[in-house]
Amino acid sequence: MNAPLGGPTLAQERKLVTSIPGPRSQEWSARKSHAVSDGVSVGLPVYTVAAGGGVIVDADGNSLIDLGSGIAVTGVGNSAPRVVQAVQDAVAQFTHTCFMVTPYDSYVRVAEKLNELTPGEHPKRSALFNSGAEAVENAIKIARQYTKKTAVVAFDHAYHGRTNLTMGLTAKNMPYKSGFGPFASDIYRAQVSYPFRDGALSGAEAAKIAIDQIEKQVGAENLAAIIIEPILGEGGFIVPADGFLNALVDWARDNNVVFIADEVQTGFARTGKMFASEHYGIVPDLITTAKGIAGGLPLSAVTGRQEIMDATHPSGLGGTYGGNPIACAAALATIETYIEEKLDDRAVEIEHTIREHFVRLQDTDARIGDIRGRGAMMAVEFVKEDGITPDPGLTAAIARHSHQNGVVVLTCGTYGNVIRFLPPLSISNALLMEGLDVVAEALSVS
Ligand code: PLZ
Repeated sequence: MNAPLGGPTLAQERKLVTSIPGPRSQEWSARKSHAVSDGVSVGLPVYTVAAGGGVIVDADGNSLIDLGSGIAVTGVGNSAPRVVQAVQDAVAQFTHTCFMVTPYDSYVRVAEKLNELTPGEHPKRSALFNSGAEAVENAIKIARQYTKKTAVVAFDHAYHGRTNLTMGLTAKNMPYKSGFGPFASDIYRAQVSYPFRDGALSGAEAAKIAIDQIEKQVGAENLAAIIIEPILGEGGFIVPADGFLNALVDWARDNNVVFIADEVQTGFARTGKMFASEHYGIVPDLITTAKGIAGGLPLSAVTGRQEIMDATHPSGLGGTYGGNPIACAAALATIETYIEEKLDDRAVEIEHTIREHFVRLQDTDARIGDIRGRGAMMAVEFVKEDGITPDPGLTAAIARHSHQNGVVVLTCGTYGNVIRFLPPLSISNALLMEGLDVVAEALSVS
């Protein structure tokens, strides 16, 4: 079979021509097990040959509905036309010089765009890197230089990456941390606002608990930064109660502590606004971005207040590939696509479709404990009959059934009992609803 080209013109359909995974994918899985480290696991072992709009086509010719966007990356869709064009143009000009050796304008343009689009009217600066974890690491480095303090506070259910410093910030042991220590020192954890599981504390009440922990266990005089995801992603799409983040931002400002919003997963129109911080009206000191920034090419950034971003000595920040020219060209085209195609509005429509679908099911199915999220970052938390005990077994069964029936869904959550929906914003409503119907059927037979 010749692989079809990807992008939005790919047939937008769910079509299964073999069982999942099909024979060709199974052949590749066998080769993978002989070639790739067992530490690198696969959620759904169908081998991709093309993708676009709202589908992923595999090596056996199956066309699956994509409700995961490669973990919130392809917001503009796979092989989005502007991105393909920009990448082709850029790759034919030059592939790399290293911005620290001889620079190029696309890096500067991405920085200008980020400075313009992130919340707040103050002067800003940006620095570009390769991965979300690398952006987070650099945000912490920058905050330490600026404050001349060292401690960092992260939260329960947080996810910030898999490098040594970011593993220390990430909350969940398995699979991210177990056996990989020792971790970096001077990292502390505070309680987050988790309305479904904290007795629906108000944002102000939850913030009071967290701030009390921070003051008693760390001390503002030692604390360089607080880092938090405005919606906690891998930890379960937890949406903190209104006022929680605002209180933390206020406290940080009053105590010379840098407030870092990790928008790696929530960024770029995903939640119905360009950045999730906007939903709360907060202005973070630093914002980390990655994933949705460049239509699938590896790029990340730290953007923030000029005086903080400029506190580092010359040559203190960098890296061989940070802000690679192909990735920067892709980012400019990607950001233009979000804006031109009003994909933030599309994310809001997707939220309504997903929410209505599960609210209807929840009427007759008490296993749906909580429906939450914003925009095209929605999730359902599954529980046992008592309405609160996590049900990871049911969650895995729903994911499995969905996969076997041609719908790519992802799970998440500290307790592994959350199905998350992160469709590309380029998905059609018909395909989205068909995908949700398959998930509903999975629930009914599980
Ligand atoms: N910060 C908020 O969501 C990456 C991780 C998948 P990298 N989330 C997906 C996995 O199992 O590895 C993420 C995130 C937030 C940081 C990161 C890290 O981004 O690009 O994966 O390094």
